[in-house]
Amino acid sequence: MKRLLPTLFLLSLPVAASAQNRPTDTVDLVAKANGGRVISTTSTLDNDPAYSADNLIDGKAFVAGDTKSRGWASNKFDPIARDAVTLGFADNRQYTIGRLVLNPATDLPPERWAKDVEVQVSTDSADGPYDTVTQLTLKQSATPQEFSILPTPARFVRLVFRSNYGSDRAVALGEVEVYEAIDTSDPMGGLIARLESAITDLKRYKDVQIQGGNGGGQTANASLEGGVSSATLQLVQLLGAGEAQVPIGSTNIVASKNGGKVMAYSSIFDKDPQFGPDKLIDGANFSFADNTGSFGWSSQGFAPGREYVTLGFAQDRTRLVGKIVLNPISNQSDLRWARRVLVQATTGSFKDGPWKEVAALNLKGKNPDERGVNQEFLIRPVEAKYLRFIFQANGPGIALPDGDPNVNSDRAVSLGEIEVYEAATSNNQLDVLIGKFNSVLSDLRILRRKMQDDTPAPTE
Ligand SMILES: [Ca+2]
Ligand SMILES: [Ca+2]
Repeated sequence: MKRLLPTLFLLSLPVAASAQNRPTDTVDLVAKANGGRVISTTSTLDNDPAYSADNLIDGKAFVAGDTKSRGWASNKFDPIARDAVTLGFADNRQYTIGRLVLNPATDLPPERWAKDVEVQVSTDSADGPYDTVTQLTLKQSATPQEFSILPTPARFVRLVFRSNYGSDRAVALGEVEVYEAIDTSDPMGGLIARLESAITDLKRYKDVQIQGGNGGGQTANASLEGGVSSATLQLVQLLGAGEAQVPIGSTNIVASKNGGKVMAYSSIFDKDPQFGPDKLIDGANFSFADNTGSFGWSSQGFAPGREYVTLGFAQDRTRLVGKIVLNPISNQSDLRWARRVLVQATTGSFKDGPWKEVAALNLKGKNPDERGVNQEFLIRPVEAKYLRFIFQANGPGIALPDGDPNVNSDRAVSLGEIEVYEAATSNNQLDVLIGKFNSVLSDLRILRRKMQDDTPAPTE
């Protein structure tokens, strides 16, 4: 049942996306900083400059305890002879407007904050005639409140205050922003609309990823002693077949040069630092031909399920893991090389978990030449803050008459290198992608403005 919800949410995407496919620019046309002006206002509270209508376009929201911009307030509240503020754009230009943002917050009692506001526009003169475009209802909440309107040509915008939240003394407003509508019938506007819609979809997809729970799942009770369930073996064979379900990142996120680190381990062979667990993530392997190189990690003694190494990523971040690469080559007899490794993940503590079983990785090959290579395992993407590698078998798998087939040497288990890669649907990478798209969108908007400035505006 849990799994159904994200699917249903995804199905509803196209409808939701198309309903809001009306892009606007990001330059606030009435901001004083952009040449916006207050043309006139019907009254100001006690004629006090602290409540001047200029406060509406100074780019500062009122913050409690701060007197820098108190907002504007009228000197009366009269629902018949209504108060109004008229705004104009830089160079007396005309724009097609598509969005308004109003913030009612002022330092006056919230009963005075504006509630119903009529938006009127004129393309002729500041004195009108004015056409009513829409009526907005503000919440009694100290936040910027956004209103999309049908694209409307305007040279002057007049806000007419119809009601407040219950005061007969004044009507008050903190800040006004007005944005240009982007004409989607021209090629540039159409491109902006498509990109904006794609980014919206990406953000929704990201939300689904978070809610849908790549992070959920069951806590496996596989202990260090435990064997591998048949389900796990089946999973490995299925996912080890080499068919990637999702794109895989190209950065080895567990490499020490990328901030990867050893969180815990069971033992070190003869307490020799050359066999330390840090050798699993040093990006180097041992070479028997030259008898040089990094030894790899080796345990002191081996019994299935007792030896382990726990790894983490830079800044202890949770990552969506999609691929693991193991290289068994180490400066040990190949009787000791790891043959089966159980991988567990946790988003909790590297000491206490809770641990979730990810996969059991079976290293291939009977002879050292076959085995001493990078072996890749694609896994079902799993969120992990820490990965624990539990060693379950070593050697080439020689079955001795009275021996445990998992144990070809009880002296040690060893491994040369571990690499971990992210599935590309990780939120981290999604954020990067969304950031890139947003930067393209922003460049497109700038380009569009530039193109409009270079051509004489047809409306002027
Ligand atoms: Ca302000
Ligand atoms: Ca190594």
